Amino acid sequence: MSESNASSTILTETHGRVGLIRLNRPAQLNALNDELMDALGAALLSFDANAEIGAILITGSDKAFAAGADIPVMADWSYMDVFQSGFITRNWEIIRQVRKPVIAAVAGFAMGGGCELALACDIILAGDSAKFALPEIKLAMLPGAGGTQRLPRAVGKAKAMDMCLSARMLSAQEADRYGLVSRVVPDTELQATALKLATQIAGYSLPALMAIKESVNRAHESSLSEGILFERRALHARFASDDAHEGMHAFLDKRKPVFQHR
Ligand code: CO8
Repeated sequence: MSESNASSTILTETHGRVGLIRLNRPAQLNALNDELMDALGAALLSFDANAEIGAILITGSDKAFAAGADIPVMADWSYMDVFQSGFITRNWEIIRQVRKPVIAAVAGFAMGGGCELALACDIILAGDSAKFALPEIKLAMLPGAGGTQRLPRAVGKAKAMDMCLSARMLSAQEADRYGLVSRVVPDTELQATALKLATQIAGYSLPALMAIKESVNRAHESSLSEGILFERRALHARFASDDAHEGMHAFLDKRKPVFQHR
């Protein structure tokens, strides 16, 4: 394991081919201010560019993944402030540029922007204490970091409207039933399970992972026939990959594949 920047709003570590990012504003339940989102964006881009990293894990503390955007900072902003600075767009959306798999490991509160950050990840692993809500309506705001768009895609319109309009909080079990999260595990096993999952994924061929991520994301952004065409082209491109031939030959030879991530 290697570690860096221990006094920052985020902590980063590497565990083999896994890049781990821990949100680190415990006194504010990891409320997401500009400094944190700038650091998160930089860490995501750095792990994405690092050939030694195959998957990225984002996590928080036992009490909170993140309790949302930093409310005191936003309280007196004007329209011009947020429009001219590109609030949200400028740094929150960096995660959309990441081509490697990103896993969120969520314990405690994932509220507002914290829930939206988890929704922007590819896989959400929840500890049984995880609580998901989009409570922006209580502030007379709206879930403006992708929540009104990603939540209905994840759980359907009826559940999404209920959560966005009433600020209803979901338990981990409810979030699992509704399809908001990928898996629920006991809190005590969350970090180990998340690292094991990330390590498993990071051991596969990186270009194959990237092609799968791109193809699954396409499902939300195109018609079925366009999506199928995109997927078919991605599949055909696998035949230009050394790793795909290695994977198939290793199966035939009854041995473990050795991927070169090419
Ligand atoms: N921002 C800043 N500080 C926060 C935030 C936050 N979002 N959430 C909690 N904190 C701080 C508290 O102020 C408190 O600080 P202090 O000890 O100095 O008073 C500390 O964290 C601990 O919080 P609590 O004492 O409230 O802890 P509880 O366990 O009693 O309650 C809750 C935990 C339920 C999570 C509660 O803190 C809460 O409701 N927080 C606000 C949640 C929220 O409304 N989130 C949405 C924010 S808006 C947003 O994310 C929108 C993003 C997208 C677009 C932007 C449009 C607004």
